[in-house]
Amino acid sequence: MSRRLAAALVVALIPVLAQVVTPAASTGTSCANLAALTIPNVTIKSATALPAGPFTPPGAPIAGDGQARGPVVMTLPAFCRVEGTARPTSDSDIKFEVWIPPADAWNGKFEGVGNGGYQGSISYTAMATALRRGYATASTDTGHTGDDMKFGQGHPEKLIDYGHRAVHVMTESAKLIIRNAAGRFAERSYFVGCSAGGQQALSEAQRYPEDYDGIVAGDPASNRIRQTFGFLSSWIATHGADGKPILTAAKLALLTKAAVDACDSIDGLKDGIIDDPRKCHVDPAKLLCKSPSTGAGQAADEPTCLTQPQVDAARKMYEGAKNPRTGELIYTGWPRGSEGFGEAAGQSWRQYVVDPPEPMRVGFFKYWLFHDPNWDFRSIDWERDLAYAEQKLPFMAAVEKDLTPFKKRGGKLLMYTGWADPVVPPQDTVAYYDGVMRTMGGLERTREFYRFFIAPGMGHCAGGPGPNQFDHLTALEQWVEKGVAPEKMVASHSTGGTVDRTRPLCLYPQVARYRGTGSTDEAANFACVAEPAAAPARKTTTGGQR
Ligand SMILES: [Ca+2]
Repeated sequence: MSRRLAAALVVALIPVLAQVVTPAASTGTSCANLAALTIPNVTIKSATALPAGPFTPPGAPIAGDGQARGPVVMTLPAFCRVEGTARPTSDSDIKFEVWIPPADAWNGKFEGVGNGGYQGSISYTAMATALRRGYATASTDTGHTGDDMKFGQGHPEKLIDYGHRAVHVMTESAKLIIRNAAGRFAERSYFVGCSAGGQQALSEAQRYPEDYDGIVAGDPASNRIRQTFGFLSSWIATHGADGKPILTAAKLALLTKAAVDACDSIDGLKDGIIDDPRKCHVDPAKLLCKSPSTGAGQAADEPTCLTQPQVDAARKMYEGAKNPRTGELIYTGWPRGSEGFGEAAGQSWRQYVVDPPEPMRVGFFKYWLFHDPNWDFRSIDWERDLAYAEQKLPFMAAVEKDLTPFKKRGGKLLMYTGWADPVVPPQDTVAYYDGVMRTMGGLERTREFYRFFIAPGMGHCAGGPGPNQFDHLTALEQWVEKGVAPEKMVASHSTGGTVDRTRPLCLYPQVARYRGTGSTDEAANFACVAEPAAAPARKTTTGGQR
């Protein structure tokens, strides 16, 4: 027998022998024993097998809007809970958890979940959703605690952790922990995130293409540097020199009503939803309070109309942040229909623009960029400071348009956003996708691995007058595992827990159009069609177009 043949036999036998002599390789390590794992730069704090039943996440959970909520008791199936800390640098302190279902409940897959806002907290709610679907799952606090941006002051490595490294380190650690628990690697890995989680999703596809087979990026706050400039510009536009807000909640609702009244019918269907706000140009001056016919002078501020400063503020919100010298757009404005469509602050411009006593994320400039806690935001130099920020903090943004490595490794990316998002302007997400399209060789070549869906009338990640609930992960699973690329997703809208409308979300740039018969609240009566982007709207039905 030749040595080569003998060697081949030995190689062929290794898997068999391995299976025989080390049963742990196929059955996995008990949960408690995972605490003894030695992954470089990772400390496992605890590994505990929890029975099915109530689970109270530690700390005050922070919702996707960055607001702390009271403790939430969850009811979960049995799982192995692993708490770890990763320190890829001496300044790092990245906490993460990995939850692993028992072998008989595991779907064989891994789902990393994203964060919201600038929050440093583990996304327990998203982990629970993944676990209930049979996934092993992981989340990280991104390397700091809380939503306060002071954590980055004098900690440049913590900024990089937050910017992108924490999710990657969490992902690599989770994969190894799951492998040790189950005796094998997960068959597939997915990442699901919205808002900051959408930024993390795009960042993973751009920076760490090997991490995930499939990625869901929702309402991605990926253009984070320019978004911060956008928040600053919009705050200045909507507040007086005294710092008081010019627009109130009632006036925001008035603006949305005026926009819907003027633009609902542009798509040919009066259903209370602006189908595409890019075609809606209603001028807030239409709402200007009229001077009393008897006297001269300033018109009074009435609940049903806008004062001139309110008109000006709204116009600037739509226009976006511009370089005052060149007129160049720094960051897109917010769409008509996003002004105020619900009671919650997050369902309007209030939470990120109008309500804060100072510009949202002003700490970005004070603590991260200028290292000057007393920095006066009105001293901003829109040109030089933007250039400086993009040079100094590139790791904060996820705007790379060349996704060749992710496409080559077979990755699939599903992105969505809402046309009424009052937090991350959807026009910026559209601009990113269009940019990727140009870079990656056109629409068809991009769609091979990256598909985009826009929900008319959907707010930030959820809610809004339009259908806003849909199962993006199932669509992505079908794509990754069966090769069935999503052409559309059916979204639903609920009132008081009852579904009252369904509608297809169409593959961008297609749009949903009523077939002409049947209920306009049923998805089956709509078709996804391609329309020229600049198609003129029906002029007969709207009064508010320019
Ligand atoms: Ca409509």
